[in-house]
Amino acid sequence: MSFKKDFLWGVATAAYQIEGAAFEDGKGLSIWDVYSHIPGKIKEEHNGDVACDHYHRYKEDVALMKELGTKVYRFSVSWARILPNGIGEVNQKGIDFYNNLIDELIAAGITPCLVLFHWDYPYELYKKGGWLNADSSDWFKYYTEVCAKAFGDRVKMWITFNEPQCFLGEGHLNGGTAPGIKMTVGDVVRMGHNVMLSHGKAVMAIRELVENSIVGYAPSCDVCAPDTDDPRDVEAARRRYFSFDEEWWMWNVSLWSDPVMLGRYPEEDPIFQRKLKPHLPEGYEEDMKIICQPLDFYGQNIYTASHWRADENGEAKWTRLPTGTAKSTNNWPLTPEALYWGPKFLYERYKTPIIITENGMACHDWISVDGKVHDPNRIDYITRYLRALKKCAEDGADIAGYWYWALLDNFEWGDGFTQHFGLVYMNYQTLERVKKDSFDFYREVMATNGENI
Ligand code: GCO
Repeated sequence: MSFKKDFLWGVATAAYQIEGAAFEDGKGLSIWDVYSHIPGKIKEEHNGDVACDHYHRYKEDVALMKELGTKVYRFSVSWARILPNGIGEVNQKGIDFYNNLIDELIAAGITPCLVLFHWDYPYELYKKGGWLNADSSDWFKYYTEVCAKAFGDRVKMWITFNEPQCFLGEGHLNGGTAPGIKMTVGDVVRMGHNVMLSHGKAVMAIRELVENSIVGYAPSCDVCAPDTDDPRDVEAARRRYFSFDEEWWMWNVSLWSDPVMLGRYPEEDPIFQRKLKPHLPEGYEEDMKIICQPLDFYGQNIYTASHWRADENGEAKWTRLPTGTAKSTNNWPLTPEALYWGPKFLYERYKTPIIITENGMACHDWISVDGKVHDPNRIDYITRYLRALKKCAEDGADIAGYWYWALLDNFEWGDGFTQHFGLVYMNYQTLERVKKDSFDFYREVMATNGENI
């Protein structure tokens, strides 16, 4: 069986990570424009002011995608480029940029998938309290409507949010990424609720304004995989995947997906009951009617798995990965089983077609003396992860697509430009793009619908 006939192969990027033109053509500031200029926050004091200069070079990038033969291109819109104050007046030049990009994609035969929010929150709204403000979901609804009206005649595929656990957990709880603040658990729980309300309102707006829309969501989480095939270990890993951890409660599947997909918080979880529930706004259950909108696909960004076994009581017990497990340059373990157990467990729980909205590897890439970029590790990574995903589909999960992160090397948040995830190498001095060996390999994967792996 392997991959479906209409499998959605794709590549992904995000606005702040590639666009540059941070202060051009009427764009407002985002929290990343501000944060990345605070000394000491980003490795080697990098920032996204220019990044890949995609804003000026999008035609070259679309031409690369056409050569790659990708079906789908996942990109995000910079909210502050379109609405410099986050709400109110629209910046026509921002709209023009995305219109041009979308037209170029469609002319190249590529389906655009528009992500409304990939972390670059408008600074003006942040100053008004951001996601904590009771109006925040209406601000997001307004922004969605502006996008839906401007692009909805040509863009049918939409994603509301990318990884809420990261921009709230890292950005607002641990303070490790923009805006770089540490708020209380209660504040972050209320923000999370507002983010999910924003999701629901955005889906409703897209359904109303975009004919034949295809709408999804893209959270992320380290997959809990069983360390052996023993059914007790499988059950322990499954339970662990959907339950809360005292310390890492933000990096959780069910907190972010049960309300959106099932219309309820994971009320039975003791950590949820004790730590989070008391902070939810009164009458939060009523909001579920808005939060839980039928989705066409359930996206997950999946990169890694941790391993679990059942102890004598059947409780999940963490198991160390084998000594010598290969790692990417950002220290993520090579754990292809993530693309077997992750989508399998997610499909069982949410029963909605799954798209792997991000997966990829950061490697030691550079231009070799022969002028080429050789990246055998990435080719091996993609092969192994796709084999696992193929097996997952063969075993019954409805897997609708796979999107490689990323098309281009880009600004990797706190790591600046030190991590290379792309199929295309970026020379940040000249802004020249150089196709890596994995570019040709992935083209072949997509052209054969994965038969070559
Ligand atoms: C994230 C984002 C991407 C990253 C990618 C590699 O997960 O952090 O969605 O913007 O660049 O995942 O870390």
